[in-house]
Amino acid sequence: MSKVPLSRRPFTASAAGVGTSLMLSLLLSACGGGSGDNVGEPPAPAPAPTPTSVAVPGAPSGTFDTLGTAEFSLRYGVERYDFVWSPSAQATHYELWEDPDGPGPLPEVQAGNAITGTRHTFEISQLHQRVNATYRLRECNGTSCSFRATTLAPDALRAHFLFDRQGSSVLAPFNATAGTPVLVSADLKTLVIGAPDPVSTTTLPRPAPAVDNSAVHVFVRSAVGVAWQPQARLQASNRRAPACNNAAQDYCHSSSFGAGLALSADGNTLAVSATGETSNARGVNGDQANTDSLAAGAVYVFARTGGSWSQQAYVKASNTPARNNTWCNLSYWATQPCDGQNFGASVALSADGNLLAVGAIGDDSKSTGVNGDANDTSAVFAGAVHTYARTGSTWAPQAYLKASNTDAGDGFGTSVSLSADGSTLAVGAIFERSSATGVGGNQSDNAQSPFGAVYVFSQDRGSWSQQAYVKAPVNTVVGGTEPMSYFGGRTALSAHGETLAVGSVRGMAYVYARTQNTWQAQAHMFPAGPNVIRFGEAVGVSADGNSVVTAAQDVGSEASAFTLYFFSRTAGTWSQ
Ligand SMILES: [Ca+2]
Ligand SMILES: [Ca+2]
Repeated sequence: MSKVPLSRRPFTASAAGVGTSLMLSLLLSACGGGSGDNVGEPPAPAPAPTPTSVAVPGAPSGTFDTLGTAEFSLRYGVERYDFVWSPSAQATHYELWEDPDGPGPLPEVQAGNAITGTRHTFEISQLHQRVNATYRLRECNGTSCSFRATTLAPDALRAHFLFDRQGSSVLAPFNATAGTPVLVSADLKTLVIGAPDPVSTTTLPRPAPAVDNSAVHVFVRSAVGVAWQPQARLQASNRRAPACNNAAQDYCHSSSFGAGLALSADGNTLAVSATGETSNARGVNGDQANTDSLAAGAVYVFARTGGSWSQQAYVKASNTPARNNTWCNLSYWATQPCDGQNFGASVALSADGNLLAVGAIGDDSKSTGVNGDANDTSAVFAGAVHTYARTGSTWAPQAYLKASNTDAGDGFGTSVSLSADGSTLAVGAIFERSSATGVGGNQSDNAQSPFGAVYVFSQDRGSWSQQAYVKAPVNTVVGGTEPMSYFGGRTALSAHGETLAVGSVRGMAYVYARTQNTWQAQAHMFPAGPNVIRFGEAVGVSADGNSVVTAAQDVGSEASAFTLYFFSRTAGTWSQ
């Protein structure tokens, strides 16, 4: 396995172009007249005899995608804008001003004050409140202040790079500040932003709010480049007070409605997960009023007709625990098995919106394979995936999927990804512990720390089977001794389901390709330098499978600066 050290290409103007065309190509592919047209006509990726190993040098440098002039400009960061301006000899300090709705009625407010240098980083939180925001710079001396002439109107989507064909942001796992899932539809005219109520943290106002304010905000625009218009603010049909675990209300949780999102290609079908939802209902459209099963989780499907949204289904697992008194709403970082089914930990829709896959990482059944015993509870936190199919506007449970080697603690369902036609499903299980490498290895042992695994399923008219058991090609971080771990925290499938990208929390991204129903490892990408961390934690893949994007954090330069890395495939070989 030869290593291919390549010069790093941070998010430069040319890389931005790659990103844009990548997004457009995948979106165009996804919306081309329905998902079924291409079934059976997948592109045939050239198989590589051995995986390509792509080392990414870790020294941060380079230019960035920018907007504005030397007088006042910004460069797009990951969920942030880095404002830069030319110095003024008279200025003692500078102020950054934001008009959250641009030309709309909201007033301009100060977003950064008493800045003595010539740059300022603005973290984009509460995106739904600033999708049309504009920014100006004011310079001040001892007696007065004056605005500079330039007004910047950035495209917020460029700071929330959307590359996953399923629509969710490749950056979602990095979302420490805003906790904001963001999706955009295939035609780039519908924008969906999740805003789970922050009461779901342990720091809360007392008393806890009487009503869970979790919501999802939908915006539309008539064309790319014009302002977004708010279309809807969606909330759960059974919105209620946050669940508190004692009278002092020192540990309360919202439903986390909006924590997970999935969107059909045309933007008319939206699935919203609420991992903290508490009813013990089972199946579709059960009793929403029940509150007996903490952190059971639910998914709400919304449909849009003529610009008007309505809730189409209230979706629960087929085996929701009748009662659970222990709160444990698992996060991406969870390392401990715990109670709570966490249905909705991951969610995906097919391009036509007629197939829904939902991960329930707290599923306790020891069963394996397809449609096994869902009522067994002997494997705590083994995890499961439930699928649902829509006929007309009616949803029904379709399948109950488990790993081929189910064990307690595996967290099967950490991530889910569907091909456009819904015939291929990838499921991550980040705590799986076998020492197998590559595809189809020995899955029976539990000799390792949580390396993680990915399982690929395929279906024919609703009949599912597991197609591959996928592990990392190596079990250590290349060039180091640290064990690889949490493989499968993120999965992404190309439109045809023939290319699979997998992210691991610790340091690598992987690509696998399928030929004639056989999967093999095609590449793994990793940072060669010490200053890049969280590489591979998030991955996205283009519709044609020939482009992969991942993000990483540079710790050698600016604090918390994230950079995107693009890779492309030519004749089965990957390079940066
Ligand atoms: Ca305004
Ligand atoms: Ca195992």
